[in-house]
Amino acid sequence: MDLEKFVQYVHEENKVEPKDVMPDDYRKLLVRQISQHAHSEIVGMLPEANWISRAPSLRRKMALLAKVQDEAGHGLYLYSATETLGDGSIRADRDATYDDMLEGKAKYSSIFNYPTLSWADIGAIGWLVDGAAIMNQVMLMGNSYGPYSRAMVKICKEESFHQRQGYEILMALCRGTKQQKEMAQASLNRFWWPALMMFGPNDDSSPNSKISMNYRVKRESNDSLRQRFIDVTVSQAEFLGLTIPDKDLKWNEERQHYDFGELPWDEFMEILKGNGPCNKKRIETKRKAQRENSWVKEAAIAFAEKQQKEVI
Ligand code: FAQ
Repeated sequence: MDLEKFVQYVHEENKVEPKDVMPDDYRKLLVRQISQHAHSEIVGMLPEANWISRAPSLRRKMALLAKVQDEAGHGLYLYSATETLGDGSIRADRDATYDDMLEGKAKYSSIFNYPTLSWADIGAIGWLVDGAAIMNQVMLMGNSYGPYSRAMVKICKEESFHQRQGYEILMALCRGTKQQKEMAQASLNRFWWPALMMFGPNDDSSPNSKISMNYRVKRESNDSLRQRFIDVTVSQAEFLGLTIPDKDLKWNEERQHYDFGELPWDEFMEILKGNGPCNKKRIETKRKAQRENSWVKEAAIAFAEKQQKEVI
């Protein structure tokens, strides 16, 4: 494999497809990132699913149910994209990557280790968490691996709907009673910093960025996306009449960007080590689901095998 030629190929904005020859570290990087992205979608269903039965109206319940189902769909596209990368050198099948997550060997987004304590949190997740996810995923639409890049196009369309449904929940609360507005502010206070940490560590502490950028998987740095997210989100908070919980947040005329305070990186590192507020609960919920529902998968496989025999 001529590495220089491969790098030139992706730098000229060509897509790499599953059967193409590719460097081992490119394959490995993609399996890591795409499978972790898939795990985030699947684990990310839990904090919101927690509120489906308690949504304040039938209309809200329908929208939330549809959103959570969309996240399952995103996980499935992403596991499928990951599977296209399996070869003799690396396992990428769904069972293997999912087991890695259940065993704590593979990560999922830090944000899903925070609890959803009130209905306003469902609004904050849509607005901030899906908002941050879109900011990152629009960049990923241009990544060099064909199946991942194409999956991102569809996922981004759906995430836009998710972001709007979240913002609309908060608009309703902010135009409601004093208590409802306080509930919205409390959610923003709890989710602001965790949402900013979704973009990953600062650029100078991001070990994967250099190779990822060179292979055109990542197209923009963690810090640059985080800055853009802050820049667009401040006016949205102002429109809601909410205050962003950062005393250092200030428009910098010279930089034409907002300055902001230091993120709670110790908290981020603890979450990555499995010690966040809900890490253990999330993993245990997924392990329990696997233990109790594996018969469904076994029955589906047995049925498919039986049908195949009948065709032959
Ligand atoms: N949480 O060297 P970098 C969503 C890890 S989807 C946990 O900078 P990289 C939809 C990182 O994996 C949200 N771990 O890494 C939704 C690496 O560890 P490793 C998920 C994190 O890959 C909404 C180490 O730190 N989106 O929300 C985090 O170049 C609502 C060093 O970091 C994606 O996965 C974190 N926040 O950049 C669903 C997008 N940040 O793997 C339900 C695809 C970093 O070496 C409800 N992924 N780490 O052991 C990416 O774009 C990248 O992987 C980054 C990290 C930007 C997340």
